[in-house]
Amino acid sequence: MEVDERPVVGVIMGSDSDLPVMRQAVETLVQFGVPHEVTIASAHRSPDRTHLYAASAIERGLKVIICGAGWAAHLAGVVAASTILPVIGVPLSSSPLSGLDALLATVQMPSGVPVSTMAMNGARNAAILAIQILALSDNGLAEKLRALKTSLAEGIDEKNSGLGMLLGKA
Ligand code: RP5
Repeated sequence: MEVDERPVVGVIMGSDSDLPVMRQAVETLVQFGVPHEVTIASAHRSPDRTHLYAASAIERGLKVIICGAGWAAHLAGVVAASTILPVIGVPLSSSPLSGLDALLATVQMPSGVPVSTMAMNGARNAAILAIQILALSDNGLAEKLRALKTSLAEGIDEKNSGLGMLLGKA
């Protein structure tokens, strides 16, 4: 059986300086075995490239787009303006305002053009949300997400086991 390795998730960031955070999205997609592509495109510095990327995303096979940007972060909104694919925005804390500017620019979209906005630097959650969207029609991914939930709960069980020690009641 041939495996389709065409990217289904696009990860865009405004600059290579965003990579230390956005790498977490890429690593999560790798962990779940989701074919993806990674691109640098800036809403302000390369508007044509950004528009072309978004406008051609569906015909290239993408299903979800993740956008990470800092400062006046219009990347996710501009991408959402040019595609009907779901767009997930990751505001990055790279500016002197510690990302508050990016958060507001990403989350405060006008009616009709939604961007699903993650927490500041929430690149891993962006990938998990993208996988959840894909899992609506992919049982293999749904199974992996259930395993993630189980491991999260086990992590809390472990923390409870260690609580007595932390409280000095060994
Ligand atoms: C934004 O400007 C990028 O997303 C980045 O967070 C910020 C600064 O970019 P550089 O000056 O580091 O290239 O477009």
